[in-house]
Amino acid sequence: MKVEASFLRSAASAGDLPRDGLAAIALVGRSNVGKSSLINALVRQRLARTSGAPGKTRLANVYRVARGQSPAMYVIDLPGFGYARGGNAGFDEIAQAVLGREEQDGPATAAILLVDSRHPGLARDTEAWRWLQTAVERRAVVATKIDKLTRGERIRAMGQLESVFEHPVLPVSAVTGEGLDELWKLIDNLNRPRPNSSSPSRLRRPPPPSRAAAAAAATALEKKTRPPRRRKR
Ligand SMILES: Nc1nc2c(ncn2[C@@H]2O[C@H](COP(=O)(O)OP(=O)(O)O)[C@@H](O)[C@H]2O)c(=O)[nH]1
Ligand SMILES: [Mg+2]
Repeated sequence: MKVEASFLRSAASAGDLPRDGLAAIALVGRSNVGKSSLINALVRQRLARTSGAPGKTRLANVYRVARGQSPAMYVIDLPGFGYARGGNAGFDEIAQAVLGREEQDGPATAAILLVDSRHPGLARDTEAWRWLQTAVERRAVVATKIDKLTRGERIRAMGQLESVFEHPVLPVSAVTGEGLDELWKLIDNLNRPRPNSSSPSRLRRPPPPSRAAAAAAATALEKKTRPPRRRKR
């Protein structure tokens, strides 16, 4: 299927984010987990800069992506978390701006948490997931670099990941292309309007936590308060 993708801009703050109503998906993960490589693999171009020297940029790189007949959307490469000074589980202001996108600027941003399949259950990853559970309604977990595991390691790692996150985890490789078709499907699902939002009173999705609320939730997390009770699906 044909993919058209282009770099839109680097965003430093909420004001730099696009406001034309298109869906947006943010890739969230530690530096070096493979965010940029995965974007390049998805769009089959070298659009996003990859590097072995993590953590320098504090900007969110915004790409406009259209695949086949699907409507165009934004894919947002967030700065790796865990490097920001202070609270918010290492989430920058820009990450909070992207994930708490205001309603009038388009559908709420969905988030894909990327975790390294070789390191299941890192505290920073589980903290990030908890943060996402408070901040974004539509979210998923993807395990990167699955090509680096043997068959046995892989079975073990995937089991650990799904038990730690209590959520399905999709294994992918930017190198072999494994899991990319499934990842496109997952993205389509995240972007699809929710069935329960069809009644007129629910056409407007419930407002996402304001940036202030998201920041407060993240601060609460930092203080090691218990996470909110998981919602049953
Ligand atoms: N073997 C393997 N290496 C990967 C994969 N994805 C990324 N890498 C490598 O991991 C390093 C960090 O990748 P990058 O995409 O820059 O990570 P980012 O900091 O999250 O954007 C680079 O050296 C990549 O070549 C993958 O699926 N398989
Ligand atoms: Mg990167």
